[in-house]
Amino acid sequence: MPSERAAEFTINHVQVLDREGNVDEELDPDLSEERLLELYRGMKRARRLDERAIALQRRGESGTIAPALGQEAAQVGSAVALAEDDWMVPSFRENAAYLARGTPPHALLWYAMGMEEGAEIPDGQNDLPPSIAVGSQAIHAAGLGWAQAIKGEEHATIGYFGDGATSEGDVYEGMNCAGVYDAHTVFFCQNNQYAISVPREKQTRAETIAQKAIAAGITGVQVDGNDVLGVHRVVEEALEMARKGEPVLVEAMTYRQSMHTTADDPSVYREREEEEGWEERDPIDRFETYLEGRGILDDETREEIEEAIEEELAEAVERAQEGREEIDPAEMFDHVFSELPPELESQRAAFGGEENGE
Ligand SMILES: Cc1ncc(C[n+]2csc(CCOP(=O)(O)OP(=O)(O)O)c2C)c(N)n1
Repeated sequence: MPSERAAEFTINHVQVLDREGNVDEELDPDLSEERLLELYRGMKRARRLDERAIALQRRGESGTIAPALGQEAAQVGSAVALAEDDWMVPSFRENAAYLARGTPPHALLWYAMGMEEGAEIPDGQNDLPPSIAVGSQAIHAAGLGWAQAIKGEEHATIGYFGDGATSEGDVYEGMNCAGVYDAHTVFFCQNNQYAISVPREKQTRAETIAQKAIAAGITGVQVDGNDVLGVHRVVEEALEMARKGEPVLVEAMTYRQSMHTTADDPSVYREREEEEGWEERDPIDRFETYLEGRGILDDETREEIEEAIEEELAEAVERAQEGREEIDPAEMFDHVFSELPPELESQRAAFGGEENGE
């Protein structure tokens, strides 16, 4: 069989901040102190919101939560790299990214409490509401990015999804479409190692998820997803390319430290030892060490930040709880069908709402 090289590719792995909090001087994105503290605050806020939201769910005050614990660097590092006019297409685990984009924490709690108002995006914030359908984010992001290309805009769109989603046709179709039509799209895969109980090695035989970009003819890059500086740098560069019609797939290597959702028990399918290994690579601890080393963070500043977060969260919880009294959750039945199908009609009635939307 005559053979010659038909194609060749490499996938780069980027890390700026290592596990011990040392920075690679050559790759350092040289962010301002203000931006560094924004990243730190963003990650701390998100983690505390997760902890509070899980506690509320455990008390029976909220529905299912999908925590982003351990994925704060991936989400905050990427969301903060977006310009205001860029678009964000989140999945169901993007509370940290939403917070960084400006969604108030009480709205995220409302969403978990089952209130439609929680999915309302603040005016001027170019984010879509969460889509639960796994992989759908890639096609929505490709569509938005394609529209930006057609309109000749200098903006880009980021679409978030997990490692499991990359086994769905939608993700490949989205990337392929984006490649063909020069869409302004960054596909951002948080490889948190699990799709509920299915581990990454049972998801694909490919060595990296980033290389799934190759078949679509777009750039693929892997980054340490627990390294907030690395994620910020890689996504900023990917957005620059996307704005010129060169879509990128970013694979952020991270770990879901907590449960898939509050309806899941990870101890059934993974070992504590593995979890501990990843806790040592915690994104917040590593960044804290780095900031302390540079004299940007000391005990006083940290306490100030933590106090402000606690205050904000206490208000958010109160507002969310008050909202539950004012908002009628049965309204969820009102705005999808002009005439409710019988099974939804009976659900509405069982929920305590009026029949026929009256
Ligand atoms: C199309 C579709 N199939 C199945 C589900 C049920 N489901 C919800 S989350 C999930 C796993 C997703 O894993 P991954 O994409 O790795 O994201 P992660 O939850 O780890 O963030 C599945 C199968 C769904 N929501 N949508």
